[in-house]
Amino acid sequence: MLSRKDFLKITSLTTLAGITAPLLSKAGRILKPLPALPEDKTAGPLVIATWKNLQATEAAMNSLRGGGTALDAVVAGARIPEADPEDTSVGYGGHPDRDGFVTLDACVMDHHGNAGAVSFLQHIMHPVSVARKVMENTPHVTLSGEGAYQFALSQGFKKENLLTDKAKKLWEQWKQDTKYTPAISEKNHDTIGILAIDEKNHISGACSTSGWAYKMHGRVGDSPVLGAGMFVDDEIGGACATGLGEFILKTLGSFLIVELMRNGRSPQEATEEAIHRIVKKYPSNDMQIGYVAINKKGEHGAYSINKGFQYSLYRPNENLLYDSNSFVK
Ligand code: SD4
Repeated sequence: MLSRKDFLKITSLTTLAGITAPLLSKAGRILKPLPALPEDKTAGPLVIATWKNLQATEAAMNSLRGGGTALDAVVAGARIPEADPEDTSVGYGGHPDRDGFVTLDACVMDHHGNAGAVSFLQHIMHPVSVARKVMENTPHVTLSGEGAYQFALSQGFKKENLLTDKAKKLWEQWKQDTKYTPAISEKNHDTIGILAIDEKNHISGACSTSGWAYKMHGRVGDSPVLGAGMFVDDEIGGACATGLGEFILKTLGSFLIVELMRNGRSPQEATEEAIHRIVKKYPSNDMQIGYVAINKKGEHGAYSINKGFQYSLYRPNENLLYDSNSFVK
């Protein structure tokens, strides 16, 4: 919950946007903005992802090193947590909705501004790859529900059971404890938002999630909505989101961050401003939202409402987990 003191900070912080204090991490690392690269060098290869997704950033970097594009890289990265049964917010092993169905949202966007998305998709382990097929093989941007599922089958994806025994047991326990009330809590975050810059200095992004645990059946979050869960403009940079999607949707956070960068803000300043907009407009909400962003120079930023948000960053020679700075200290 934001204290009154925290809330009062918003106005001064917003006014002071542009002046960023050194970012200190309690859990070990000191987060410093990367120095800008000389103009004649490319910023890539570089990969950034929400949360502890070091295997994903590694898979993405391997793709880039093998000659893959930024789009190939972000898809390769997002597929890692999608297939991980221990990751309870993405793909296989994800918590189901309150009726026991695992329903998935995902999107991709490439450096040409092409985009594809799926929402409320069931039974398919890799929604990010289906989103790419929507982008490449249809005239549409988004397919949803049964239509997205039928499209996936037509593209060669297999029907799979995504509800693990572990997730099923937790859901059964939840049903006993909660009387079927949709759970919107700040626990159970792990959604992957991932951005990459390739050797040609092009940027692409992807986002994939099973959404909020025990949500209402049919609920779609921010993750498949371009401009909310993720947005890329190859002239400027990219941003992606994690956290309570309803508020990311209502403020179009990823688009906002890219537009703030277009107007001269650094990725760090832009992510902070996007969070300040949310806490200013919705101050009474006890929730977590986090953003990561990069620009064309390879500078990055990350910021969240509450403590605890982490991100994975693979710069050319090191793949490390960082603590994000947050609005509530
Ligand atoms: C959603 N933004 O569906 C997602 C949830 C999330 O880590 O990020 N969880 O609202």
